[in-house]
Amino acid sequence: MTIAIEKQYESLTEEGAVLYAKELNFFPPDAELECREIGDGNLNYVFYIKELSGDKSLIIKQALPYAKVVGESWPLTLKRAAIEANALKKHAEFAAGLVPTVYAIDEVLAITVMEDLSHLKIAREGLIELESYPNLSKHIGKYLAQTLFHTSDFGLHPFEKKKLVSEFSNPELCKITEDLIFTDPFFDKETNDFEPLLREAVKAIWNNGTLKLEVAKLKNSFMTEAEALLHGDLHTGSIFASETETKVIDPEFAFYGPIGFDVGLFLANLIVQTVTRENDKRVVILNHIQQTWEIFSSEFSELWKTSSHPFKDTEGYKEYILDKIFSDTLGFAGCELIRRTIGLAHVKDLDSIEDDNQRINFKKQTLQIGEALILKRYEICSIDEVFGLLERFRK
Ligand code: SR1
Ligand code: MG
Repeated sequence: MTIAIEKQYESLTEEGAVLYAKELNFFPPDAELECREIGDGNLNYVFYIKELSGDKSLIIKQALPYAKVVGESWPLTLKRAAIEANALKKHAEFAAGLVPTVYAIDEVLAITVMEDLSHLKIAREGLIELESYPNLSKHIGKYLAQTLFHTSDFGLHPFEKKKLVSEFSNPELCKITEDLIFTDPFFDKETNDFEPLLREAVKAIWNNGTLKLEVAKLKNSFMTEAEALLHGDLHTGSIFASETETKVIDPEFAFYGPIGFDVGLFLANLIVQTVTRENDKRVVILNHIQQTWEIFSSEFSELWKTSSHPFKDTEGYKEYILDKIFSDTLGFAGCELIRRTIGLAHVKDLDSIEDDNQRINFKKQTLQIGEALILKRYEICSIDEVFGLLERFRK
């Protein structure tokens, strides 16, 4: 009689991660390995494993069956590990060098084994410490254009594209975004988290029917417009950087959605930096904002020439698509700014400011900028006009 033993999910310990790494045959059989759990995100374990006498290292990332940020009371699908690994591999086809290499996927244990990027720093941390990343916007603009164009109907045959739409169906993670970015911050919900000194500003948002109507439209776009395979959570905490390198990590929220969502999230997180920095340190961030859009739109336009889309040469069509992406970008950036200020998941850029007056003042600004970007997204036609808006709310 043969008894089939099915492998079952269990969460790894540091010791377990070492045993797992040894089984991969990535290290020499007799190598002594050190291991540290270094995950500081909201959802997963991240184990860093390195030979004690040697240079080889890797990362074992494991999804937990719940959201770490809240605890076991918030169950979360393990399928997100495979979504993330497959998104990294798909995006690497078009943006090689800008994402970590995936070495192995284990769907039962919800594990992705990947390139160690610990020589780099999370961009959010580096930006808060005023580190310089001269290539950040050039690389992210390119990453956005390449991944979004090549997975869209402009870069793919409709059959291939629809196959990917179904492969990257990610309902549970999308629901988190639908709730935390588009719904909860605009209503009096328990998940929201803000200081009492912001209550009046927050109540004004909850009572602003015009704003809520525009947010409802943006949420509808997010839920219905399967334009391209998005990263789905492209904030500066999802980017590793150095002076020369940039790597986009963590696409567990990947799904087919509106292109402007990825662009907007990245720009919103840069906008937070324009609020918190002193004048002479802001210029570099304004340049990153300008350059991200410039590189994205010019590279997208170049790729457009290669498209087999039947309307690609129809006058005005490319411009219509880029204008749509631009106004979506502004609207989604506005929602991200508001939720990072008063929703469940905050950003260290704002929360680490110790002086209460200054922190509240900055948070009022991110709320005002967010609201204006949402409401004026069709009137604003250029990044210079976005800069004008940023100046208007600067105190
Ligand atoms: C429960 S997850 C909260 C947030 O963390 C992720 O990085 C996403 O941004 C999500 O909205
Ligand atoms: Mg993440």
